[in-house]
Amino acid sequence: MANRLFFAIPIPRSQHFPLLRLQTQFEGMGKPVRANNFHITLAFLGNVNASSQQQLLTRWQSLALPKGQLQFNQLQLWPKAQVLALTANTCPAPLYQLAGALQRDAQQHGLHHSHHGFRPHITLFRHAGQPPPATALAPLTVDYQEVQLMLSEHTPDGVIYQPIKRWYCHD
Ligand code: 3AM
Repeated sequence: MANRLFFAIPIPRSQHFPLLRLQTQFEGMGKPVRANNFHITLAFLGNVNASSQQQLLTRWQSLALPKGQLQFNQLQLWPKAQVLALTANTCPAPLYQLAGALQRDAQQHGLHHSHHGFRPHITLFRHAGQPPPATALAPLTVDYQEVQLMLSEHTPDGVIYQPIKRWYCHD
């Protein structure tokens, strides 16, 4: 049995409201991601078997990241993935470095090979096909406080994400 895993920053419930408002504003652009699933992917690992998962957790036992903020200011369509995402064009260096290290580690250990570097984004809609209207967005600041190793599971009710491990950011 393999688990579909990815490292991500979950978006705390206290920061859902502006994202839900954007989903309402751009209603009809795709299938809205449910609020419980809002996240920022750092590294997608694909299907990972039990022993690789154990080794992964051992390697990243002391994962560390200072608390920080991202400013999201653009809505972008990624046509290949059919995703409409809120994107940030700057990123705190420690977060950028961590995401790169997680992606390289995955590649070096035979897990998913990422073709893109880290692009901080929050997917708001899936199955999206049209570019968003060129509306200026008010910048949205997201404070991040933890990193999770997430398990992605398909259920009859849709995809659900469950944290397998959480690392709290330090001051
Ligand atoms: O769509 P986002 O980025 O919000 O990043 C993808 C997704 O979140 C990534 O894993 C997250 C949870 O599903 N992901 C999923 N399938 C992928 C794939 N085949 C993938 N990344 C790369 N290739």
